[in-house]
Amino acid sequence: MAESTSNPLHPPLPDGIVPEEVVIRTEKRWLMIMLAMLAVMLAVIVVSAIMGALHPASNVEVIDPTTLHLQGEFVESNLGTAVEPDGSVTVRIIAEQYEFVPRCLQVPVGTPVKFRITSADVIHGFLLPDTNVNTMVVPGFVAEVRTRFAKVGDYVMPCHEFCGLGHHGMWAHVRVVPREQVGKPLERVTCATQ
Ligand SMILES: [Cu+2]
Repeated sequence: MAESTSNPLHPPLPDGIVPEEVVIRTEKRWLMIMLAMLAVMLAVIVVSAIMGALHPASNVEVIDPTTLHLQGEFVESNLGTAVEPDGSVTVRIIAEQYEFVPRCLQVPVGTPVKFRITSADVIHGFLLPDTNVNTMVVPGFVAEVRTRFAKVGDYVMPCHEFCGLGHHGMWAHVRVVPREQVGKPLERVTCATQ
């Protein structure tokens, strides 16, 4: 075929050399495929964030990690689940090497729950599988996540940010219980069993 269309200005290419127009056409096709992949991946991120109600922190709240146990919102007596006067629930937690304090939390089903969590030492992660609760816990800052549990049950709560040699053992439990088990407004709640 090369002989039948031979042109002195365009001699046939040696074996193994791809003509320039074929290279350009192929590159354009791969460019389109790559752009389509990027668009799909971006769409997956946006759609899953919307469907999962994930959202970045709406505010920046600082706290002194060296005095958590001495004063303020995160003193030991103030940790755990607290029922607010409006019936919603606030859960305060400290993450530290290598445990969440308190280790077991009880929250009511079908009620707005606000987790407020901070770290006493290094960066930890707070994650409740199959919910929109997923945040980093950075020393010096208060992470706040709001959610509502649709059904009763137990959630295991792993630290999901590597925080040191004991990281793999840093687990806690969130126990979602019927509304009436959580108590009256301003009453503090603890797990019956750890
Ligand atoms: Cu950890």
